[in-house]
Amino acid sequence: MLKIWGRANSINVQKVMWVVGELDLDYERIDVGGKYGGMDSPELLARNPHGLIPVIEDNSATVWESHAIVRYLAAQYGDGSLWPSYPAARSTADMWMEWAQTVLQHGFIQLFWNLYRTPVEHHDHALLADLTAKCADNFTQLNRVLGKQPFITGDQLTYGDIPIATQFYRYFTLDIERPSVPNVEAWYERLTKNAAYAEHVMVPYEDLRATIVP
Ligand SMILES: N[C@@H](CCC(=O)N[C@@H](CS)C(=O)NCC(=O)O)C(=O)O
Repeated sequence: MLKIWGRANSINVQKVMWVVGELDLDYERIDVGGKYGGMDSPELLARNPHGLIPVIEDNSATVWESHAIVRYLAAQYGDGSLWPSYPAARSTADMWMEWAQTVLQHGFIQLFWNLYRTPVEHHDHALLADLTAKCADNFTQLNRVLGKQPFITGDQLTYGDIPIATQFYRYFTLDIERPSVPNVEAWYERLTKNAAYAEHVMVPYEDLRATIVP
């Protein structure tokens, strides 16, 4: 059976779990990381030399890096649905996954860590204003694209949507200033009714609050 190592409130694990739920795969998830520890255990290091989550094992395949896992599961189990048949559609999905990794999540994770995971007395207000503005720019760009189509690659949900939309739950539930992004908000609203998204991405994150002291 497919095995996933990683705590449920890790955003990178959530990308993987959303795909698992979307494709209705049987799985076993093992809590590792955060309050569960185990990051330097021989079991984890044997599967991911970098000692990070998520990691999966599926038959003979061991895969780490959330986006590589999302692609693997989509290719293996989602042919024609999450995994588009045409290379051109897959390259669109890939472009947006790169953007999600290097721009959208990169910006949002810094905001999340400096705002939510850092105790209030250590907040750097100038930095927070800058990070909030960068996120606003990124979500505004996304909003423009979603004005033309319901999903990032076109008319249907593909693996290219997963890393982007996994950010939405925290972005829209944090106490921050946000620009008006009606197309993104409408997509998030639709996703809140998607069973796999609701179960695996809309995971409370209260126990991450103020856990990092600079
Ligand atoms: N680029 C990697 C990042 C992996 C990563 O940073 N994972 C975090 C969780 S989101 C981790 O292992 N943190 C240690 C912990 O949870 O204790 C990926 O996308 O999988």
